[in-house]
Amino acid sequence: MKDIQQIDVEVQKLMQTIRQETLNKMDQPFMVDQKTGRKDLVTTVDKSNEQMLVKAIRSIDPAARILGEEGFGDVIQDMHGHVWFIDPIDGTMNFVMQKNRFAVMAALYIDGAPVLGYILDVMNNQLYHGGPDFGVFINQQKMAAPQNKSLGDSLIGISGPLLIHNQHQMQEIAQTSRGPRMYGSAGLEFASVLRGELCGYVSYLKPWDFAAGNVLANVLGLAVKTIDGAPLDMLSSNVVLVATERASGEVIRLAN
Ligand code: 2AM
Ligand code: CA
Ligand code: CA
Ligand code: CA
Repeated sequence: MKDIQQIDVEVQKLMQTIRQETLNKMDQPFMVDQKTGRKDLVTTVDKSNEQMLVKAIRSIDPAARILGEEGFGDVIQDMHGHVWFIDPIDGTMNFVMQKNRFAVMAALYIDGAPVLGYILDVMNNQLYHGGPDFGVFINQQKMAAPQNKSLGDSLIGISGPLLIHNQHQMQEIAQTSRGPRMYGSAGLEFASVLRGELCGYVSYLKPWDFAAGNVLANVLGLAVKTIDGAPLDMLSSNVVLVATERASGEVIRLAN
C-alpha cells in the first residue's frame, strides 16, 4: 500500500489539475440548478469537479471510501479504514454570483483519525494542505500556529443564518468581538482562522464542509468543537466552532 506521503504528493498535484479545470469551465457557460431552494445551488461545475475528484482519488488511494456532497462517491455509515470527504465547490453561491471566494476541499481520515486536509482557494491560487505528520502549508510555505487571541480583541466569522436568526446568542457574541465577518465559504473561513485573521468561525455545517478544515486546524493547535463544546460527529451535521483556545472557551460560554 502507498504511504501517506505518496498519497499527499499526488493529491496536491490533483488539486492543481482541478484548479485549471475549474478556471477553464468558469469561462464557458455552465448550468445552475436549485437543490432545496434559491439559496441552495448546484452547478454543472460542482458535479464535474466531484466526478473528477472521485475518479482520481480512487486511483491514487485504492483503499478509499469517499463521501462527496453531490453524491458521486459512496454511502458512508462508519469511519472504518480510509474515508475521504470531498466538497467540489465550497461556496457555490459565491462561485455563481461573484466567480470569486470559493474553494475546493478534500480530506482523508483513517479509522476516524484526521490524516490529510486540502483547502484550495481557487482564485488566489493558494492551497492550504497538510496533516499531523507534516504540519500545515500554504503552497510550499509552512504556516505557524496563530496567536491565542481572545474574542474581544478579534474579528469572528459567523454564518448568515446563525447571526440573522440569533441562534446560540450569536448577536451577543458578535457584539463582544471587534466585529463579525461572513465570507460565504466555510473552507475560506477556516483558512482565515488558520491565518489568525479571525479568532474563530461558527456555522451549521455538513461533514464535507468541515472535514479538511478540522484536520488543518487541529495541527495548528486550534480548537474544533460543536457549539456545545462536544467533539464533532464526522458523519452528521454539526454547529461547528473552530477557534483559538481562548476564543473557543469564551464563545462556548456565551452560546450556552
Ligand atoms: P457549499 O457552497 O458547498 O454548499 C456558506 O453558504 C457556506 O455554508 C458554504 O461553505 C456552503 O457550502 C455551506 N453550506 C452548508 N450547508 C448549506 C446550505 N444548506 N445552503 C447553503 N450553504 C450551505
Ligand atoms: Ca452545496
Ligand atoms: Ca461546502
Ligand atoms: Ca459544495
